[in-house]
Amino acid sequence: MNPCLWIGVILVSSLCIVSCARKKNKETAPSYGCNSNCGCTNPNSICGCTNDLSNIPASYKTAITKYTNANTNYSLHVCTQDSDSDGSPDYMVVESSNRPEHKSHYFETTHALYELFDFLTNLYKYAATKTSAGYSGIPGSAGHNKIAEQFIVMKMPISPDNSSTKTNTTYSTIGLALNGVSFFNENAAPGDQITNELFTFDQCSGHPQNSGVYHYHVDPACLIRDLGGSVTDNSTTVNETTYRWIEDSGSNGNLLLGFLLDGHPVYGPVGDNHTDSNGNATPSIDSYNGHFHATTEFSSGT
Ligand SMILES: [Ca+2]
Ligand SMILES: [Zn+2]
Ligand SMILES: [Zn+2]
Repeated sequence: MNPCLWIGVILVSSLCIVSCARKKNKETAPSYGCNSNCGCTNPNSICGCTNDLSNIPASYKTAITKYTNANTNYSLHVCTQDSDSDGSPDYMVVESSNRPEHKSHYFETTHALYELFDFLTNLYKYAATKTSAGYSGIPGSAGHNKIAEQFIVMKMPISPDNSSTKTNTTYSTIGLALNGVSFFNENAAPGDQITNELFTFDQCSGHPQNSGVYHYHVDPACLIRDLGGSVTDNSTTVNETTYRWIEDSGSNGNLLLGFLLDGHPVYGPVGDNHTDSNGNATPSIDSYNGHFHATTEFSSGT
């Protein structure tokens, strides 16, 4: 398990997160879909409650369309924005309430997708990190944080490209997975170590921060499973208790997981070199953990 997966280089991009008031009644009896999302009626919404992919560039359409159907419980919306009103679109926009389609210990206990998780499992799931980082704590949940509905507007440049100016990513949303959940980078906010935070991850390798923004720092095993990727079942029995977890198999290098704010797609994590969608060996990743090659969604390379 390599926690150094999401290195994003933010280029021209913009993001806004508006926390929505927690609607506990809706959380207990979720009525799934756009109409239960505060984002739809949020005055900051660009897409409203609809998808409009007509101005998404042809080369991005297959990939971006996946945002509209990957999360079977909570709708996301995709559109474009002509921010300077000159008649040509400037941004690809994804709007999300940032709630996963998979189960989590971090949903309210009354939520349909709540599932208990024994955090001691993380001692075995992240055994290599435990050893290398010398972690000696007792894993537990991330305080009282729970998954809360958000309204996230991700604006990616309509023609993403490599920038000559690189900017460090922040300790907040740096992109969105196809299910609408935030990608954070591979670091904990100052004062914390990711090698400690790792042990607060739920059964799907995510956790919420203190305003309820659920996020992934590492490969999202349950999302990978739900997208049809390959995961492995693991278990260990210690003192007559059996701990079970799933992990990314390391062979999902051609599985699209989402995008970063700069418009670069994120694929299922693999080591440095893998095979592209044409069966060719890929180049090594650069110092920003990115490389260029053909994928299923980008046949001319991305
Ligand atoms: Ca324009
Ligand atoms: Zn975190
Ligand atoms: Zn690759």
